[in-house]
Amino acid sequence: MTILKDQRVIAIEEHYYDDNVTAHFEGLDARTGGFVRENLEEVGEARIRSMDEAGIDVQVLSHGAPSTQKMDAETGVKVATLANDGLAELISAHPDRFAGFAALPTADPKAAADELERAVNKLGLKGAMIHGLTGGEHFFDKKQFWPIYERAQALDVPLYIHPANPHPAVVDAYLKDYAEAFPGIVNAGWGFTMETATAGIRIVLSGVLDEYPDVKIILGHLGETLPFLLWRIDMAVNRPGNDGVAFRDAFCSHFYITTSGFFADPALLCCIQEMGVDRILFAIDYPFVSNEPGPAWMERLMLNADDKAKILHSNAEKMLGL
Ligand code: GRE
Ligand code: ZN
Repeated sequence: MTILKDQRVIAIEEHYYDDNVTAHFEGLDARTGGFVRENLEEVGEARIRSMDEAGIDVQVLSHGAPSTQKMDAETGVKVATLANDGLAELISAHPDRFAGFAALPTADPKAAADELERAVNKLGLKGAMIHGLTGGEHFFDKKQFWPIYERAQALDVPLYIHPANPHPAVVDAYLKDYAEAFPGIVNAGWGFTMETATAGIRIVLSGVLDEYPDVKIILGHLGETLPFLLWRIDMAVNRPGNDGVAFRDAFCSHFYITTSGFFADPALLCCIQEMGVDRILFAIDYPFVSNEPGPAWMERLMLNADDKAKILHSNAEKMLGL
């Protein structure tokens, strides 16, 4: 690849599975990663070979959904500690090819904040990833989770808000009729998107970003539709009868988005127009999405080389200290 040849490529939403975590997955969660399970469980030579073939230099690893979010406080603390220690060990075998985001026991927010600090300061992890609703019901903007934002700000590391299977009541009411013929509509096709976009909107409305103004939130999948909707959301929440909030400004000054699993020119152009290239980072969503198409898309994209370099590596280098 010509433009990418001398360019470092860092992909930041790249998943793996740890037995200590997946042993607790139940029902739909236990099946979701099935179609790529072998690739999720392998973090070593085969993964690196696939990265080499696609031109990817570094994967920032994170566990697959729902990670530790559905665990009770006691289990979550135990399992997240094991998982983060294990992740640090995987990275230490190939420190020039892998970095990582921590799993947090969000059912115990104070312990989660402490684990984030340990993961960053002792293990060298670069931030944390949160997968869907804690305990299957609590959105991450709720006040009980604010100590995690406070610690992330103090440590100057991002919080990556990642989808998980949506709340069963939502699936029942909105998606059940088509879930059997099109299981993808419950996850990456729409269920993931509507829940994670909701999570992003709620974070802005909650005021947590006013309280901790240097917090960095990352959304994958080109911002889970939010860049496309900013203008309209901003209008609606500032109509008479609303408290009013500078929604579009808040989103564009606190959120970062990645290209994970979404390699489409018109969607990316919308994101660039709303947010600017400094807030867009490259990701694949391996192994749910294979490695080759992402760099090939970047290679072909009609975008100047400086902006491509920001998306492909320098924004990540700056944010994650890579
Ligand atoms: C993802 O992480 O994007 C993902 C899953 C499970 C199924 C599909 C998918 O976690 O894209
Ligand atoms: Zn993902």
